Amino acid sequence: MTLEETADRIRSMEIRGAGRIARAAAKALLDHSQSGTYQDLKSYRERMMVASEMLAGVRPTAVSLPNAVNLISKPLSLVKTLHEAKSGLEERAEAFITHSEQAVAKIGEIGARHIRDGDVVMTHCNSEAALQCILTAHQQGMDIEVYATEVRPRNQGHITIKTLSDAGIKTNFIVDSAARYFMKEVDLCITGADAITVNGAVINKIGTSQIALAAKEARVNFLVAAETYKFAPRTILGERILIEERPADEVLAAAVRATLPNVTVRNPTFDVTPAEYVDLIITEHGEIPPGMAYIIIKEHLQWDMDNLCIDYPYCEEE
Ligand code: RUB
Repeated sequence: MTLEETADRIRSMEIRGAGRIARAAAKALLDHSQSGTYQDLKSYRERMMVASEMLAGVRPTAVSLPNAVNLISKPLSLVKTLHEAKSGLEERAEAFITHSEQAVAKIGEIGARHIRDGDVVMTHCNSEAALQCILTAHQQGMDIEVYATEVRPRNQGHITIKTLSDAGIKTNFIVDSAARYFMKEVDLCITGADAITVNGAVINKIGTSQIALAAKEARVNFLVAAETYKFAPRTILGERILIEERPADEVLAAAVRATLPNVTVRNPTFDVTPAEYVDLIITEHGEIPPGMAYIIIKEHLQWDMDNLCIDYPYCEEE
């Protein structure tokens, strides 16, 4: 698959979910590097920087995407030879993919410890990290029942219920607006994240914050399963996470909209759940209260105020 094809598939949501998006970007950079012929370090760097810049902006909210691109491409500005640049980038891309897969498995092991035999778990959207917690607990012999939401307008809930059903997990499929109605039957909520800010706010699929609110009201624990590359370094600088707003067609057909001249369709893809609604964030390095997000950014993304450069993610070192 070419770089442009990967970008198109991410844009159209054929490849979706923050972790999968990040791995697809890493693979695209790896393939792009391997598929070219280069005269010198400058031409290699330029080709990879253009590719990095293009990929990183394809979906604006999932910070896993620029984080992956940054981790893979940023060190290019430090190397002195073409060989060093190319082999280094390809090694980092492969390492990112391996790390990401291992991280999801590790999160599953940690998250499963929160699930007891007989528990009813609610999840929203289709998060491989959140599902891994449920699947791991099930594999460990826990008898679990799940409430999975539909996830309008793109129906990611259909992917979730297929995975759960294939695993043999008893699953209730509900419309998004039924989440509060069923919360009284739920022991635990687990979702994924597209981005986590320095103050521990979680950005995830639209509707997540309503579920967190209902969970808080019902005193049900709300856990977030997220690899460390979902944390957003630039929120340290006060930068806000851009919430992607997708086309109106996803919600209401153009022909119907044409009959409703006074109606505007709004289609935000993600929302923000404040830290006070999140009990724990489960990462591959262990679970943390959301208030410790800064530590993850500083220690595991190797970024702090001193090396955050303004033109992130592909800026040259000062
Ligand atoms: C996907 C979504 C998922 C997170 C985490 O939204 O909100 O909960 O990306 O997923 P979309 P994962 O379908 O719009 O990409 O744990 O798989 O990274």
